[in-house]
Amino acid sequence: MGYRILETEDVADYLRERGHWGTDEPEVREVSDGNMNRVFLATSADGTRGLAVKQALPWVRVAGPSWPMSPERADAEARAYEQVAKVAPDKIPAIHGYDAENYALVMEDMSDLEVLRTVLNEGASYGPDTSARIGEFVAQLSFATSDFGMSSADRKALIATSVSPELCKITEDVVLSEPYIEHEHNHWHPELADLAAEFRADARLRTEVADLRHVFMTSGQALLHGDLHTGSVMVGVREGAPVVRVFDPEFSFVGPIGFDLGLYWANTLVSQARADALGTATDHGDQLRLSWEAFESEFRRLWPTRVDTFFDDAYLDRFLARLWTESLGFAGTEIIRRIIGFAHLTDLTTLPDPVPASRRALLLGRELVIRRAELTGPGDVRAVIEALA
Ligand code: SR1
Ligand code: MG
Repeated sequence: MGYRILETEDVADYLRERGHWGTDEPEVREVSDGNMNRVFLATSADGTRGLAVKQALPWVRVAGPSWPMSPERADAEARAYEQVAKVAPDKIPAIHGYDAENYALVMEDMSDLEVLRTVLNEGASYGPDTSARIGEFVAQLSFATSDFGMSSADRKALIATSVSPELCKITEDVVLSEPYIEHEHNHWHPELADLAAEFRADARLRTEVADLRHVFMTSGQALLHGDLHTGSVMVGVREGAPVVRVFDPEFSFVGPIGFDLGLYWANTLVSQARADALGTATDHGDQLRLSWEAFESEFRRLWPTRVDTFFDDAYLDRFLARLWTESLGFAGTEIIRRIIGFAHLTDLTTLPDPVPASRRALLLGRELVIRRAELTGPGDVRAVIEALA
């Protein structure tokens, strides 16, 4: 039948055709939220059953047909979920099926959970589990899909099947170059124009970003989520226990592990900037440390299971130190692009006065990029934040 773009009124029949729904009529609503795709929720009349349908469009959803984009990104997302399901099934939604012809995933309805960014913007704290689960998630996925967790031959096959040029190019552009040049995608609050110009003129900053960009383009350490910001995490409580689910891995590819950690860190640091501006900060400033510690401890826990013991314990220390430094640099680029690049963050844009917090965040981003090699632990990052306050 070929690829057809689903509308709300098509979803019930679509689910029935695919064997996911019975004869009763679900209530269907579109709940698209991210920049790229459409998401529908189908709920039974009595509210006891629900499914989500996520479909990739042949363009970037928020831009429309003027920014074409292959829907094959949904293949990357389905492949990533398959890999995570092997090592961290408790940290992703249940996937009920992938329809490669229509680039559509049918998955668990998570409407009882909330997007982490949303709850943070509403004034909630992270709580004790969220960042620890994210750190574990990155460790479990990255260890399993690295040369420590897979044979060399299996890794080469994974790299080949995970190539995702269009989505990588988005990141190479919107995160790792456009904010530092004149580009039509870039925009900023008028009172940040001086800093945007200063960043474009900063040769040292540009060279450091070029270095990180090249790491992003060439380092195939492990399968990444690829877009691990706080809008890619759902949180809530089920049966009295905290639940954390990572979703939307459509930017997944085999790349530098620090990109996943760095994106998460950047978004926690921006959430801290918002909470500081509103005087509501609680545990926000601790999330980088908590996620790093959970990542490191899970990675070290898995280390004795590595398939290639030529990589010795001393190499692990070196590997983790380099990873920490790269993560900080990527965190810096993510903060910067979210303020003077294409896709901004509601954490800052919905502040009564976004300017002071955005200025501090931009300066923090630049410090993380430029000084990443001399910041040796979470305490050093905290000191930079305090110095900018
Ligand atoms: C055109 S896409 C812009 C951003 O949205 C996605 O969520 C990624 O973060 C990407 O960089
Ligand atoms: Mg997304």
